[in-house]
Formats: sequence, C-alpha cells, structure tokens
Amino acid sequence: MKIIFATGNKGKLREAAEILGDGFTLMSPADMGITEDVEETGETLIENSVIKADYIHARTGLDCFADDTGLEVDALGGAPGVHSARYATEGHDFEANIDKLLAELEKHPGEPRTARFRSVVTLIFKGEYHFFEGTLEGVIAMARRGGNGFGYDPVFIPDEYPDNTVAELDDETKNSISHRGKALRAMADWLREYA
Ligand code: ITT
Repeated sequence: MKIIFATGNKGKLREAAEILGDGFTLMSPADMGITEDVEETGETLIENSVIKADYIHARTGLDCFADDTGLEVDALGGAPGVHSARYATEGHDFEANIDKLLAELEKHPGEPRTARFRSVVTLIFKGEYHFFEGTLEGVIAMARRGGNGFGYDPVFIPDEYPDNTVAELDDETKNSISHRGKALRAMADWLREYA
C-alpha cells in the first residue's frame, strides 16, 4: 500500500519505514515535490497532526498520515509538550532544546524527573480522518548519553530499559517500545483490517 508520511523529520521517516514494514510503500512530501514546511499553529498534538496531514492531502489528494509528538515533563507542568520542537528556538535545534530542558529541571531539585513522549497520528484515508496514539513513559537523565535516535532521545530513559537512554538503544529496540511504534502499529493494524 502506498501512503505519504507528512513529515519533514528524517528520523521519524526512518523509524516509520521500519515500523510499518514491507506491506507499505512510504513516501515523503519531498518525494512528491513538496519541500516547504507547514506552520504548526495548533494548541494540541491532535490539532497539529491534523494541520500537517491536511496540508499534504490538500496538495496531493492521496492517502497520508502525520505524527505530532510532544515530550511531557511532570516537574515542568507538562512542558515542553506541544511546543517540543521549538522549545529553545524557532528552528528545530535538538541540542538547544535539550540544554534548555536540563536547565529548567535544575530549577526543580529533588522533584521526580518523570516524563513521557506522546505521539498523535492523524491518518487521512479515502478522505476520512482516523486517529492513533502512543506513549512512552520514562525519566529525564541528568546528562546526554548515546548517539542513536534523534530529538530528546539522548536524555530520555524509558521505563523498559532503566540503564539506557533511548539514544543508547538501536532503532529496532526503540521502535518496539516507543510512542511512535505503538501509534503506527495501531494504524497499520487498522489499514490491514479495513483498507
Ligand atoms: P514534523 O512536524 O515535520 O513531523 P518535527 O520534528 O517538527 O517533524 P514534531 O512537530 O512532532 O516533529 O516535534 C516534536 C519534537 O519532539 C521535535 O523536536 C522532535 O525532534 C522531538 N521528537 C519527536 N519524536 C521524538 C522521538 O521519538 N524521540 C525524541 N524526540 C522526538
């Protein structure tokens, strides 16, 4: 099945290709000649994932899905949440975002560093909307570790692997427990059943 993943994030695209497997031919907006980024003006993950999916669907008319992901840190009242990509600066600067996260948590000594990644996937299939969600629970590390993954992975320790950050896991292991893995496997199950 051919489907477009409405994302400009190469890490997400790589993970989705592995999670969805052989039954799906994944295309990116760039493959369709669409290179400009849509503005994520929503106040929630679901709003932003709809904005991204709508943008690509309006331009191609093809089945597509988008993923909006946030990191929710309990000691920070759920921040950065929907603002995770632009936490420190307007550009998607992973390093600056992690620096800001660690600095903000230093202001909360002694508080639990519990957090979760939450992904909301909007699928537009035959013009209709379907939603899938996945979360990954864990804690924020005191410092970066590991070189795999992307984004906040070097400072996120998942409950399933308490000795490792996600950036110390290989892609397959990350996908088997991750927010995106859960949401996209649910989407794939739905497509296999109803498409
Ligand atoms: P698209 O909107 O083009 O899909 P994006 O990187 O802007 O890509 P989001 O709006 O969902 O994606 O932003 C979420 C932020 O959280 C962004 O900084 C990501 O790098 C980060 N993030 C998303 N998924 C992640 C993951 O699996 N591990 C670590 N960080 C992640």
